[in-house]
Amino acid sequence: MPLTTTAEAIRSMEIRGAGRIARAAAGALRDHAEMISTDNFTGFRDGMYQAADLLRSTRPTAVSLPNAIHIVMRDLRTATDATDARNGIIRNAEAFIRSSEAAVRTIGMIGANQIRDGDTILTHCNSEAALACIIEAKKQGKEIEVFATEVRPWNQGRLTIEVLNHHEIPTHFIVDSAVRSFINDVDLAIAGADAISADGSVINKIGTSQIALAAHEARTKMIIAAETYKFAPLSSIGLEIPVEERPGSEVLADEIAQKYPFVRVRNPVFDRTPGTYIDLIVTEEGVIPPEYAPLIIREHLGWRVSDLDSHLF
Ligand code: RUB
Repeated sequence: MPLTTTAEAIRSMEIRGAGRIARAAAGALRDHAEMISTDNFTGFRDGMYQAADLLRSTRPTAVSLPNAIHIVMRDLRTATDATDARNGIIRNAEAFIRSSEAAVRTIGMIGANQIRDGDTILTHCNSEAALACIIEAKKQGKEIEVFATEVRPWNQGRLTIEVLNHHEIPTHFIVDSAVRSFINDVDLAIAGADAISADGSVINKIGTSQIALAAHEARTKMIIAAETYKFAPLSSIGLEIPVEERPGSEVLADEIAQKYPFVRVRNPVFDRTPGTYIDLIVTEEGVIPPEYAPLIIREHLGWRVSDLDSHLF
């Protein structure tokens, strides 16, 4: 797929979900590296930097996107030869895609251990990593039920119920505002993440923080399932993860909204859940408490202090 097509598919949410976005970006960089046929290293490097900028500009919140770009392009900083640089990007992109898919499978195995036979699980949005845990628990023969939220305004919950139904998992489909009414029927909540800060807070689909609050009040376990490339290295030095705000027309059609000139429709599509409302984060490296986030950034993403101020790629 040409780079601009992938970028547009991510921007328009045809490709969505932090893991899928990361793999699509890695694939686009690989294809772009193959397409730039020049033997001139500077020309090749500048073309790749432009491609990375375009991909990075598509959606601002999912840290998986800049992390994937960083991982795929990391050898470009020290390369001097176009062929070596091209081969390095292709190799890194393919390795990233493979390891991302493997990470989701491993998270499923590890996360399923948190689910007991007979449990009822609440999930929000449409997260590959969260669903992997639920599906693996079902495959292990556990009798489980799920509450899945609708997820206004994009209705990602419909994608989730399609998957759950495919796996023959009994599911209750509820509007987002019904979470508190059902939280006492739920044994644990599992959601994914677009980004995890060094302070252990989690950015995920709008409404996640309300679920975490309701779960906290009800003493219901709140689990986040996330690959290590969802952790945000630059949050260690105070860089805030921006929360994407999409057009109000996704919430209220323009022809209705224009009747109310004093009304401004707001549409932030993610929110931040403080680590204190999260019991565990399931990663492919194991289960951690939110306060261990800096260890993931250092030991598994390999960010050293010196990387933090030379972080372009
Ligand atoms: C998707 C969303 C998902 C995370 C994790 O938001 O919030 O919970 O991206 O998903 P959007 P995954 O639909 O706006 O992209 O576990 O699949 O990476």
